[in-house]
Amino acid sequence: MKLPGLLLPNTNILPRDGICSIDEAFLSPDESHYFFEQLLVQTEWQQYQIRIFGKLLDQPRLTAWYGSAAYTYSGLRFEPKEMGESLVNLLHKVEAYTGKTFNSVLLNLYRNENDSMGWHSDDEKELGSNPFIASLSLGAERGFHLKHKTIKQHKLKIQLNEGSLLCMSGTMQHHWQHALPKISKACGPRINLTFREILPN
Ligand SMILES: O=C(O)CCC(=O)C(=O)O
Repeated sequence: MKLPGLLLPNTNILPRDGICSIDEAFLSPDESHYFFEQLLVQTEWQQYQIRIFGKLLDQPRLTAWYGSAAYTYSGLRFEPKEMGESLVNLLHKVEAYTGKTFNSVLLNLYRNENDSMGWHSDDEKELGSNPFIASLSLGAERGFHLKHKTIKQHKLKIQLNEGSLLCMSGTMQHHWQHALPKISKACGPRINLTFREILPN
């Protein structure tokens, strides 16, 4: 199912098994441009590698982790790192909007149309059983895909424009996977920030 352009904030777009909502205008265009430019230069971007069929390959994106807790994700361990002013500003905005608290943020930089994120659920044990994850998009618009793990006809695709905030919660991570595939049409860089609460172990 492809969703129409305008979605009401806080409407659940999933037909079952979890909650996913999107506010397409969480940040204004001016705010989005400002934070995009700041984060592009201030973030300590890392090129991580993953092992696929025994071969070490560059991940198709750059990544950074900030916050007070360590995190293991996609087999990579991220150590705690203090958030700078822009990240703290965004954290406060996202916390005020969602009414949730977050102690960490994962940033991904998709440099162009060839960068991507494969199918996965955000189901690491440090996130707890039913995590609330807030995902902010800056820069180029990209397609975000969702599929139910067992009911094949439940598939969705939404466009994540700059300044949009996608929130995933409830049992979603048990039942759904999400991905950001590469695309054939040329596009500029995009930064995605996922605010997460890492629980003590
Ligand atoms: O870039 C995106 O919108 C997706 C990011 C994502 O799936 C993740 O950080 O787990």
